[in-house]
Amino acid sequence: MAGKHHGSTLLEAQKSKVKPPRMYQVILLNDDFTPMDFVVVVLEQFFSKTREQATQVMLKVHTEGRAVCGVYPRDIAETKVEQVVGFARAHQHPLRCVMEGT
Ligand code: TYC
Repeated sequence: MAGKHHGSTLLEAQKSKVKPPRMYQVILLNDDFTPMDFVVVVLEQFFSKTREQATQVMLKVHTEGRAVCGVYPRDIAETKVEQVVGFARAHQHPLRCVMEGT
């Protein structure tokens, strides 16, 4: 802890105990039923991807079984999963979306 003099005031600089938040991957899983176009829309709407980026990620899920859509602090990752699953169910698609700690 380094002390600094500002005029007549002695300020003790506190060593910061603030840690960066733990981060979580949001992952999309493949299935045989959800239309490719729908997955592209999900990636554009909830993960701010361009049509080209969304298509690449969708194809990676389709061929490899899963892909990372984004990495976020816990609350945001949880919200993304809820939004994606809610949107998919509203359209009667079985799309799965999960989060994993990094
Ligand atoms: N496999 C699906 C199909 O052939 C497409 C798909 C891609 C589904 C990604 C889910 O997360 C997914 N229609």
